[in-house]
Amino acid sequence: MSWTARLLTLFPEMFPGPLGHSLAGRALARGQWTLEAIDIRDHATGRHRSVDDAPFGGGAGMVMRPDVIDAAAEAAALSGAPLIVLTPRGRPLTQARVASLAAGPGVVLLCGRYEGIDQRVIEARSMEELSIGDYVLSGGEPAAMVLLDAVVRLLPGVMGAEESGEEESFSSGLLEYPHYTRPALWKGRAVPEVLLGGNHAAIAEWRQAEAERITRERRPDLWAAWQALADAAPTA
Ligand code: 6GU
Repeated sequence: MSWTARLLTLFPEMFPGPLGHSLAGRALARGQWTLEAIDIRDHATGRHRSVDDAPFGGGAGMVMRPDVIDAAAEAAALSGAPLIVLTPRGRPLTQARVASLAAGPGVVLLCGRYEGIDQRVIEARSMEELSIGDYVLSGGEPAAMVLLDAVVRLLPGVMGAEESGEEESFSSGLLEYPHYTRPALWKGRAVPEVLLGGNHAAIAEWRQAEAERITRERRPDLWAAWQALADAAPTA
């Protein structure tokens, strides 16, 4: 059985969407992972097939009904796979969580819409709530695509040896150093001299220093975490 993503969504036609292209799309075509989009509305009952209702206590928007979400979650359950709800009120998605998902059998992803999901079904099903950043999307579908793109590239055999993720941002805890290719002089801008010299130790040192500088400038949060780690286990 290949790594499986089951999506619970009101817009199943959005999938595979971008995940049908490029690296993830080629892996999907090769059978290295499986994508199943399930329409939440198929699990609605009653004459109107409603999936949402007005919030108790009043307020704007609609809330997804617990009974409908529960039935959809029951139908989608995947042995050993977590049930994750994508919502801006979730804990931040990290590369560490992405890697742990890639190491498991798959994931069930619930894409939230409207103002939210009834809290009782989130608790009853022990759902893990994840967010992809501090901004608000109109629904969880693009966030599910982001999560899956990040996971699929880590599955065995998906990335070639040349694009292997050893040196990239976040695996090391630092942002990546800048890259350069031909021409060596472009619009009056030269490539940093050290990269042209073939001194591999000097190149590695320059790249490390650039990675640290960029992280310090752009991401004081990552910089503090990296420094704390470096202090605890000095290597360089
Ligand atoms: Cl996971 N969902 C929505 N709707 N908005 C978000 C998000 C998720 N992560 C950041 N913003």
